[in-house]
Amino acid sequence: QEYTAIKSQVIEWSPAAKEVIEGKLGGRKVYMVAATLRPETMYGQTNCFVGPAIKYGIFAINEKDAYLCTYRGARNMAFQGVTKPRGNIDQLVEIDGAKLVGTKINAPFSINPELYVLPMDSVLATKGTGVVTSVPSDSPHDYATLMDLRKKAEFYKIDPSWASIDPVPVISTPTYGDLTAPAIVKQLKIQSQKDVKQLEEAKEIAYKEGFYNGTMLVGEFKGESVQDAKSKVRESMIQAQLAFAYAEPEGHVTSRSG
Ligand code: ZZB
Repeated sequence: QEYTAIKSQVIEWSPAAKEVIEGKLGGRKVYMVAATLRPETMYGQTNCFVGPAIKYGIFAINEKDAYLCTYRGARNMAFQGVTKPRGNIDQLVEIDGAKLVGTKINAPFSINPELYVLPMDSVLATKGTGVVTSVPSDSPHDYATLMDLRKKAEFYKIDPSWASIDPVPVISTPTYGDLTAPAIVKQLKIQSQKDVKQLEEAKEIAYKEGFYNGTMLVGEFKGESVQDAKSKVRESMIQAQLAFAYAEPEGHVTSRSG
């Protein structure tokens, strides 16, 4: 799988995270790194998700920068030449996902640039970087999770204001309009992020509809089809050093061997 890794700089740590990282970063800026298959949706980010039970690390990239992701994600990046020398892994901090909740970040290309880190039950430690950028307009999982968090803020131990940004229309599709994921979630009568099976189906529909029939509503490639805009947005983010290519070696091997 060829993902785009999106870098969002931390602008304010949650109190719990601040305690853990205190004095350990050597003055480095920290970026949360999320793996996405849909760079063209980055205009519509409303949050960043972590798995509350997942362990994350902060890894030195050079003297000035550090990346926050799972160890597994950092190892993949290291072997893809993100660190120098290639393969080098320099972990500065280990931190529980739960402690990252409430951290404020600056998300590149997003119409709402200042976003909060929130918990999501379905984040897999074994996929991507373990950091997921939330685009509820076009991702059914993200929309269902955002609705859960709003309904049960106390249960999820979040401040309601952290989940207050509404889905942003970024892509229009003929069948579902300007907010494809909410429309599909409604159509399939999905109640929460726990409706795992229906959400997988919703995701398939949203991917196909967005890719084959979607038109950009915002950004540099407004008016163009998603098929055309996808790689252009990606290139533009990589050029601006806000993103880089990130591949999943295991998945690649599996799909090649059948
Ligand atoms: C932003 C985004 C916007 C995404 C969208 C999807 C959609 P796939 O297809 O199963 O390979 N993701 C990335 N890492 C993880 C993880 N560790 N655990 C759970 N989810 C993860 O899934 C790739 C997508 O799953 C990624 O692309 C990311 O969410 C999420 F509008 O990034 B995406 C219809 C989907 N729309």
